[in-house]
Amino acid sequence: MELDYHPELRDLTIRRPQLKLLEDVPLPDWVVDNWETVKNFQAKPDDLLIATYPKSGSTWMQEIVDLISQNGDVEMCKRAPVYYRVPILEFFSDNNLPTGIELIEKMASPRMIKTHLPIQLVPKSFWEQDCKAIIVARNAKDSLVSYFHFHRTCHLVPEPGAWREFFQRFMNGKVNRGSWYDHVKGWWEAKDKHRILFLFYEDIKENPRREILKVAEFMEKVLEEDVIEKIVHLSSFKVMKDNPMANYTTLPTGIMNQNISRFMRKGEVGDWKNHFTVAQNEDFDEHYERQMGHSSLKFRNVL
Ligand code: PPS
Repeated sequence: MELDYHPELRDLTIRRPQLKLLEDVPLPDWVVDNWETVKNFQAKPDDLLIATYPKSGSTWMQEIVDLISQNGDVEMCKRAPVYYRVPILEFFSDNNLPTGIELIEKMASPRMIKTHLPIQLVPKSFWEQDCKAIIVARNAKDSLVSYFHFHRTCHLVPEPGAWREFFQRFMNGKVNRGSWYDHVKGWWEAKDKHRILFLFYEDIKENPRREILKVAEFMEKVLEEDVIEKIVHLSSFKVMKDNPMANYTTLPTGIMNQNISRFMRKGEVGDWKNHFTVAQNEDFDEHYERQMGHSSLKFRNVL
């Protein structure tokens, strides 16, 4: 089912952004041009931030967090598309979609906010207010594959170019939101300084119930057994992919053309094996070791 959530944008194909550097991090020009507004955003102490590198399971976590806060009430969680229920802090575009901050400012507390910003660009007010943050990190190879397909479909990011070009740009950190390596290491290092719950996509896949319980505890919510079961079910890939309020089909094709690739594409661990050549995998592993070898942040082996 496709809901007509943005009738005014139905026939529009929006301009893709250029990337501009902000403190050496490539971001869409719309974001950089509105940076003062993002930087000066005033967080409230009970705001909950969900932070991920793109394509690492943020939508999944948005749905989980909303389901927890609504005590598993499926109808309440269908009140609006996920990008309205948990807006993206730094979202700006050059059409009349509401900005992330406009949406957040209309929300009742406690507010749930998503960001793909690296830690150093997160507005200071979040830490001044001692806000909690949930991080989801996904292994680099699957993030890269998912990001490539997303660029093919979504006009809110630049054209991907050919796979081999995108592959190089990702390794060099020349993609929207910058280096995957710096992003995950930055949040990892911050986890002991702030109230941060650091989770892995692969762990949620392995045992969603266990990870959902960690999130509920972090949110200080006690859930009945049947509610936990409901949340596990409603946040599964199978259910979310057919839920128009979670799968982005509410966006017109001029913004996200899901005929090219679905937003809920595969939702698997290890899909990179269907994309990387043997030579690419060797290059990637060697580069990965140089970037991550010294870090205590270890991803599950997806070789
Ligand atoms: S975005 O656009 O950056 O906000 O994307 P993000 O939501 O962070 O990541 C999208 C990928 O997460 C997958 N996904 C899921 N996987 C498993 N279970 C559930 N419920 C789920 N929901 C979303 C989604 O399919 C994208 O991964 P790929 O590998 O492309 O399928």
